[in-house]
Amino acid sequence: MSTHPGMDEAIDILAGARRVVVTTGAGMSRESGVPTFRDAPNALWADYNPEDLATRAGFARDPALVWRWYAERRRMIAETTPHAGHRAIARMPRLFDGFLLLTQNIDNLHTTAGSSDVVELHGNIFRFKCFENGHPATPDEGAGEPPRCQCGSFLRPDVVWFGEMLDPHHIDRAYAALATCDAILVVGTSGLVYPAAGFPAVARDAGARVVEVNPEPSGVTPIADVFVRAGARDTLPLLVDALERLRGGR
Ligand code: BV8
Repeated sequence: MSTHPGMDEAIDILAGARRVVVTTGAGMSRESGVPTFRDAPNALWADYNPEDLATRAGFARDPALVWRWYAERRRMIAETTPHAGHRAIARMPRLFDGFLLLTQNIDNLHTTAGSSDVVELHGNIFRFKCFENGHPATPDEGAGEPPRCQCGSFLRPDVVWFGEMLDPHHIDRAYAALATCDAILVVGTSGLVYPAAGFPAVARDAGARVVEVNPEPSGVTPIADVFVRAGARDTLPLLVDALERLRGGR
């Protein structure tokens, strides 16, 4: 019998699954020290309105402010390291015939933890691109705020802002996996930002079981088969350890 209510059922569902999707949000990184978007007191959006910063219009209106906001977040994230929950997810692919990790997070922590195929739905704060033309670019040290691209435009973070389309290749991969998975594990998301917020329902409507790990109820909880009311760092290793035991350490 596990410590957390729902944990045994979560293990049963994932142990019986051949194809699994894991989707993670900001709560996945909170125990690494990366603030989430909504959780007080140090929520990222406590002092700012996301529409003012995480949009093309916000950047066009005040490029220096938006550049500085991302530079501050990049410096803070660079100080963090993945926790045992990130490392547990990195152990999951070999336990299943099909596995896909979809993250809303831009902090690179899943990759650092050893996950080799991460669908970064909302991009990556450590990558940059041209604001006008979208080609990848790297800022010169000590360049302005924001730096200029060779083509004369500004550089911007390579993240998906509100009102921007996600990478169609990521969308195609996500929906193909959601249509065929037996279970989706949803970790650390309030389930409010689309299209990622809709993924659990898409999987469920295609016949998958839904397992959620979150210390608080979210927009996903009403459709979850199992809601493990706990944090990612301590729960995911227990889940993966149990699955490895059941799989004979496969
Ligand atoms: C799109 C990158 C098509 C940047 C992000 C009007 C106009 C335009 C668009 C829209 C519109 N109305 C709706 C939309 C669609 C919009 C949307 O969904 N808006 C919401 C606000 C309603 N979506 C988009 O615009 C997307 N693009 O739809 O394109 C289109 C185009 C034009 C017009 C219409 C449609 C693009 C969305 C991507 C935005 N970019 N990030 C950056 O980071 O700066 S979003 C950003 O916020 C994150 O990536 C993430 O997705 C979201 C935050 O959500 P969470 O990750 O869930 O984090 P949150 O803080 O909310 O929750 C944390 C959770 O963790 C909580 O549940 C907490 O309990 C839990 N937790 C806490 N501790 C732990 C824990 N869990 C586990 N363990 C713990 N220890």
